[in-house]
Amino acid sequence: MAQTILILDPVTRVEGHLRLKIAVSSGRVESARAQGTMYRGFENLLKGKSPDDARMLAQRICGVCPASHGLVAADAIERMKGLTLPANARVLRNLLLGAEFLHSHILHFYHMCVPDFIRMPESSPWGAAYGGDRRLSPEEEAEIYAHAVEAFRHRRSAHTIGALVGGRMPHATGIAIGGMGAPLSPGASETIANLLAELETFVQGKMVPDAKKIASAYADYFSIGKGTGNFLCFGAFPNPSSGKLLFPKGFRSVVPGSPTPPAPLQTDKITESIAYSWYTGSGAPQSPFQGTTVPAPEKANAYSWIKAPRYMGKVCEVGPFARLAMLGLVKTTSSAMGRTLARVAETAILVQAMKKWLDQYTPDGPVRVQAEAPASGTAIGLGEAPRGSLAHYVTLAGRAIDKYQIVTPTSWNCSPRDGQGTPGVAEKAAAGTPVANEQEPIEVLRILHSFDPCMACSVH
Ligand code: NFE
Ligand code: MG
Repeated sequence: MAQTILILDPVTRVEGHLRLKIAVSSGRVESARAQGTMYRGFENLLKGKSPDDARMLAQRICGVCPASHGLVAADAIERMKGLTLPANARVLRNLLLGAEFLHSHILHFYHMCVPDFIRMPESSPWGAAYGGDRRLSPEEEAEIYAHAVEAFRHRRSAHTIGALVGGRMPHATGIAIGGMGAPLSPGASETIANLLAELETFVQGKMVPDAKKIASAYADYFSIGKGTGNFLCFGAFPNPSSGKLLFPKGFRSVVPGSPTPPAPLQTDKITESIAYSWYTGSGAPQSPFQGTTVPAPEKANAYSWIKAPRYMGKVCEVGPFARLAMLGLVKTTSSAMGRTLARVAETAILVQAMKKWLDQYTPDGPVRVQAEAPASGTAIGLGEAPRGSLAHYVTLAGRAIDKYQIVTPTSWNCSPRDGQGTPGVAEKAAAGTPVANEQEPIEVLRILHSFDPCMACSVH
């Protein structure tokens, strides 16, 4: 049977640099290769800089999840110093990161995912690459489209909350080593409370019902785009007073036949391979502390600028579905529709949590413990970004950054093959998918979009 090679490029609408190369035969995807198509080099750029610069410079990796990078960069230094942040700092960081999640998840659902499932105007930014297979009635589509237009306003509200807490968004200026640079301005609490109330109304009243409507019309998407069943979470959103994480860190397998309860995160089990990535090195899995980023664009067999992170050698999925799996709220392997619903469910969870955190802010309390970066040391900054687990591996020497390695969510989800030849999560999810139209494999596009990939982050 003839095999067709198709290139889906760009896969995403805003962060448009992921390419997927698929081999299709007899109406089925035989294999897939996810390709990060550009080199950025933030890890090399950070070398020699002041340790205090990373929390600002690393935010430039991405305009969608900058606060995640800034907070994880600060976390690395805070771990070196063994700092415990004041409750107010946790409140403000939770609100800043939560606002980033709200913005990112609303963006993904209404402006990247929905146009794959309902007919939108042909004009930019709505037009879909692939038509066909639209199952909702014109009336239902018109209603969801109206919500998608309204969603721009709510994305702005989320950014406004981030700016009120973190100085500006995107690229917050307010993240400081040991907490936040400034308390809330007078009146900001009330503004944030009002914006959260509007966001709650929108998320509960429109986003969740729209997602359910799409999920029930496209229920077959719960059966395709499956992940490996291995999930990872680095933990996020500490309770301001107890420090207990809203999204606990850990590893969990829900592989049918061998499901496990959540296991503690062992950071020494995290490795990266560059066997199929355009970098020099042995290709053997190694700790990011040992990793280097030396471009090798002519490397034979390589096909991506993304490295291949693994945990205990396993291909792990990160993101909203993984976080809910860690909480025991989902008990199945992920799927194209499962990921999308998990992202929407997480949006609803977070808007509630943010209201509670705001109530715990004490106007006169400290927002920072004064601290400076040490002259030397190593640590892993850990956290969760909207798309999943994020780590910054930092080595300081002579009061400067000596080595900086970053492992992003989209690197976990959209990695190339590792040294064993095992495909990454998205590559695995796409392989085996039946496609109705080999020239326009909308099924594959929907699967890829369910990961909400961000190439800017993944190649960093
Ligand atoms: Ni550019 Fe990011 C998130 C990070 S994804 S969006 O969420 O890190 O790899
Ligand atoms: Mg890296």
